[in-house]
Amino acid sequence: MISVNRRELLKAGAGTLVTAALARSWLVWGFEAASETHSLEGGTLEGIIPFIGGDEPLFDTPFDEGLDGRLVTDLSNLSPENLVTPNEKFYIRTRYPIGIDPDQPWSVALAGLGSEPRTIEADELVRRSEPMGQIVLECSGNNRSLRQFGLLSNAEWAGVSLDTLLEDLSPPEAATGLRITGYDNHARPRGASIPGASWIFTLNDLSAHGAFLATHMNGAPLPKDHGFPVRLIVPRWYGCCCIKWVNRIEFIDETAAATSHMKEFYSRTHQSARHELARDYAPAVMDHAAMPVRVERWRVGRKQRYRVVGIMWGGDEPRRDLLIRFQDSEDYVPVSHCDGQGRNQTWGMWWHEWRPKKKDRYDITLRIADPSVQTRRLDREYYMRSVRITKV
Ligand SMILES: Nc1nc2c(c(=O)[nH]1)N[C@H]1C(S)=C(S)[C@@H](COP(=O)(O)O)O[C@H]1N2
Ligand SMILES: [Mo]
Repeated sequence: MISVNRRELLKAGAGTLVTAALARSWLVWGFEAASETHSLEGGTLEGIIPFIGGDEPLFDTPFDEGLDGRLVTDLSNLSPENLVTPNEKFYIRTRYPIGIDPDQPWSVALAGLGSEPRTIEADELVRRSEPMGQIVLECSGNNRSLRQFGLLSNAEWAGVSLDTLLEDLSPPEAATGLRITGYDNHARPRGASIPGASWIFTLNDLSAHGAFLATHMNGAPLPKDHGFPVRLIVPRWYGCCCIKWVNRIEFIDETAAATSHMKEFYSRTHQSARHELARDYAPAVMDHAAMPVRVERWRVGRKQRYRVVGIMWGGDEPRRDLLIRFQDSEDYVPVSHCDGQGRNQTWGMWWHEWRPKKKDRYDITLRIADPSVQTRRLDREYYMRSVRITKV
């Protein structure tokens, strides 16, 4: 049997809150549900090793306002039984604009290329809304230094697919895409972010990726900070494309200029340049990505043992061929256990048993085994997490 010394665990966690519930659910998943043999059998989970580098942000609590408003999700306590981020802990990039009155009716204006202008009431979207499943959202500017990669969350969404909406609208002949715009008047745009959220998509991309206007998140109406009453979700595309407080949808053709929002995010969405025309922007998709969310220290008899626990997300098809490396001088090896992503629009978990040979600093990187798979951020070691091991 595996035992967890709860008091030790909390003490050793130093800064990272580790709950007994978390430890329990991990044990079930890691050792009882999975039939693999492993060397932690009979051991005690003694602590969580903090990651080195970057600030320690305020986790799971909204702070600041408008364009500067953020919530950084604490990913360290994820478990396979708890893969959905509760609404109140879902990351926030830009909080509810001061100019909106939530009690007034909301509608989305449809126009462009000489089409008959019309509006869709948010109430109608709510009535027509259907379950869309779990989808991960990640801010393209998610980083270690300020946020410990916590601008990344997963929710169960519901809404109306753009395909369905477009069926009723009969796009003008020349239409190749849509410009989708959200309300963005904030009292205090004083940070580096530029107001005006608007992205242009081809009709093909919207359809191929199953884009929808979301009205619900985890079974509740969209929270205000997450775009109430209507936001766009384009599965697998970075969060910056998922416009909140959507109030305008326009048909556009090949000649449409890129929006200031697309230009602001050009490098974070891996564009080749800050293009002037929308048609030169590549789909702002998340490649396959993976990172550790915590490193556990175990005692098995008199021996120190470690387990690295992490997530994988993004990409165009679910995969399990994940490799891990701890130092430049070592080779990549397959992770001990990989759940994979159930559907690749969401995230999945993996873990790796680890026996560091010496007290040292370790820089943990991951890779997909198949070299033909595009992994731009993993190639750059963007999600590298480092730990210092002081007991072996
Ligand atoms: N209107 C509007 N929509 C927006 C933004 C914004 O500033 N204004 N930020 C975008 C960015 S950069 C991200 S990462 C996501 C964040 O969505 P969330 O706060 O619900 O997690 O919203 C996107 N939609
Ligand atoms: Mo973002």
